[in-house]
Amino acid sequence: MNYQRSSQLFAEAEKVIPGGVNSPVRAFKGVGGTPIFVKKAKGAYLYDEDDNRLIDYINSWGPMILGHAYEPVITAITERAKLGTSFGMPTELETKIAELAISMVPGIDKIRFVNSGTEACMSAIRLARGFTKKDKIIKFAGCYHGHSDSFLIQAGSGASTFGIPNSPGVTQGTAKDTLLATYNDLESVKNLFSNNSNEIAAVIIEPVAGNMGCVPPKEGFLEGLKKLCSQNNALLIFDEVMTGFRLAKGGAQELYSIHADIVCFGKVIGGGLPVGAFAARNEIMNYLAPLGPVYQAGTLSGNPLAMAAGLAMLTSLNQDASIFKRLEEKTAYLEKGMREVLTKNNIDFTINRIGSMISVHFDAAPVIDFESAKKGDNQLFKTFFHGLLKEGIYIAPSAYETWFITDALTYEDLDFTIQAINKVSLEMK
Ligand code: KE4
Repeated sequence: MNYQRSSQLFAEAEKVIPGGVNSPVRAFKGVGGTPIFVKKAKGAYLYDEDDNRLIDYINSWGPMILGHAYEPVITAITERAKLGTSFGMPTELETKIAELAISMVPGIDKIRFVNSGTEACMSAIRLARGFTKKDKIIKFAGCYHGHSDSFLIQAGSGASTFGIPNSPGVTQGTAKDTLLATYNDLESVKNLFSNNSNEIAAVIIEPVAGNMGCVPPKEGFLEGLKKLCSQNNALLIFDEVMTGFRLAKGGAQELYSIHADIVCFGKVIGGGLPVGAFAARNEIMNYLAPLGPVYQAGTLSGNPLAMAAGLAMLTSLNQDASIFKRLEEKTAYLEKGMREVLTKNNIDFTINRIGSMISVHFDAAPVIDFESAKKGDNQLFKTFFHGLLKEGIYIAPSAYETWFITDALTYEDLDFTIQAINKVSLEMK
């Protein structure tokens, strides 16, 4: 594979954009080498600036669940653009996508749209603090909720790739109100509640973690969290930016039959355009301005193009329940094939999977939290990443990410991928 043009473009980008990228995890710091510049994409395939075709297992970090340039979304955007792109005034479209999202997701009465997952989670925390009149929050080491100050404390995703436990610029005043618990460890949460009694506004969690690789919740963990929150008058916030509209029509709340107090969305809900959202029952959402005292706003919130893209995406997911069955079957097929070839080639590995979220960790021990996720052999991961890239397969350029399967993948693509993993893992010993 030749990446000459990408390398040239990266050199130009570095002169005018910090690190040559607009989001750090794209910079390949976790795997070395220079990032791939994409020219276009369709279905399950990326076409880069050197005209290489890559099978895409990241899909823009989740949004492209039905494949790139998905016709209904493209049509919705192009038709809507002709009517104007932004008004800063309400449109019927916002009500339509709000009604649809509320009908798909259990336990929510109202939803507020914003422009990113970060904004959704940041606003959810402010709402929880305003509603409970308490300041502290609990997050989990290895979970990533975007880059707002309260969350950059032992965050996952890019923050882990860079080994930045607490990003500079986050004040002690902010950090002191963020308490850290261990994923899948209810005791660690209980201790925080007893040591900070009646000071904790909310617990925020990725119900299936995707930012330390994929780490599913242990049996009873989410239920235990919900119980601890209600016992301590704290709100449970599910960050479903990754899992929302991916693990099921109703996301993790449907999959695990657990209703959080506030749910955050991103990625899929925007169909590839900048959309985030947060939702809850009326009692909580009515605390938001202009109804209530908790302020939150945005010039491009509910942008008509983004709403048109999101509405087309959610409509497709809502109309065809077999999509989630196909995603489950395709990802299970990939998992089975990966297990077979990595075992045959005597590689120490763990694969975690829930639905169409899957990740491989190069360590035989179970990966149940951030500490165990960090034990993976990163050198081996780099070899794996670049070996697959040479074979025309693009996975996350970091061991602290999950893969996102798209329904556009065919079984031929999956077989090709499994064969490539076989070939690459033979060279990894
Ligand atoms: P954004 O602000 O990037 O739209 O969403 C932040 C966010 C919130 N919650 C969860 C569970 C997330 O996974 C994310 C963002 N995910 C990363 C990938 N792990 C985005 C990729 C990037 O940072 O470029």
